[in-house]
Amino acid sequence: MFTMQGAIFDLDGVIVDTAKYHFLAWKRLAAGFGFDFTEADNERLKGVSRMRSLDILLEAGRRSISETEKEVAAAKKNAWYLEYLETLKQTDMLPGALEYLDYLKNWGVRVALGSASKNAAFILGRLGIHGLFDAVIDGDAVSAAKPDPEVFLKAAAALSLSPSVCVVFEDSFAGVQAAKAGGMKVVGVGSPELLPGADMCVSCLKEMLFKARDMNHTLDSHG
Ligand code: B16
Ligand code: MG
Repeated sequence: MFTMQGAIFDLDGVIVDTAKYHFLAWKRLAAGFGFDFTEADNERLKGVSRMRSLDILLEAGRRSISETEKEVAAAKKNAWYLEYLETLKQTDMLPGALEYLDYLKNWGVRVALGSASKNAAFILGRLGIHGLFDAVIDGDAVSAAKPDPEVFLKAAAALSLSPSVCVVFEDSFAGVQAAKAGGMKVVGVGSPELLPGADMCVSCLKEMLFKARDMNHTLDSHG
């Protein structure tokens, strides 16, 4: 029977909804370039690295700029994003996230963060939950972006666990693919239609508090 020994959490979309702040900052950048950036466009940026996000945004606006201009634009966007995050606090965590992290700690499950964000440490600090993680692997710690499994493999290694006893909690399709490529079980956070390949899906971590007892069994039947 499968028993989860390590839980690896994505940040944006699983622990906290920072996507809305990313959106505001990207929209502001696009406006500066003279085009509109919609919420539908923003969906394509979830789980994607900052520089790849910029490429997608420029593609959507049919703009082409030099590498140096890209560095400047990405830095500008990040400064605005950090400005929006100044008001972020623990009560902004997604439903059940704090309670589920606490629950896992009480059950002795090792907990790691596996996020594409280079602002992960800052965000955990704002939320006051750094202490709940045994390891934090973020955008600064990896060279290959999801769907490459590097971020999750490093998280499992940092927990001193084999990937096969770890469960990844992820809201992006690229993240689901990364977890599977790393040989881990994956719980999709969001709609199953958008997260094919996930071993099971929940709408938010609050659901995990109710499913916790059945989870090992459900994941077991997924081989
Ligand atoms: P940053 P996650 C990702 O976080 C976001 O989903 C994605 O929209 C963002 O572009 C990426 O982090 C990089 O973020 O600009 O803060 O380095 O979902 O992997 O936790
Ligand atoms: Mg995410």
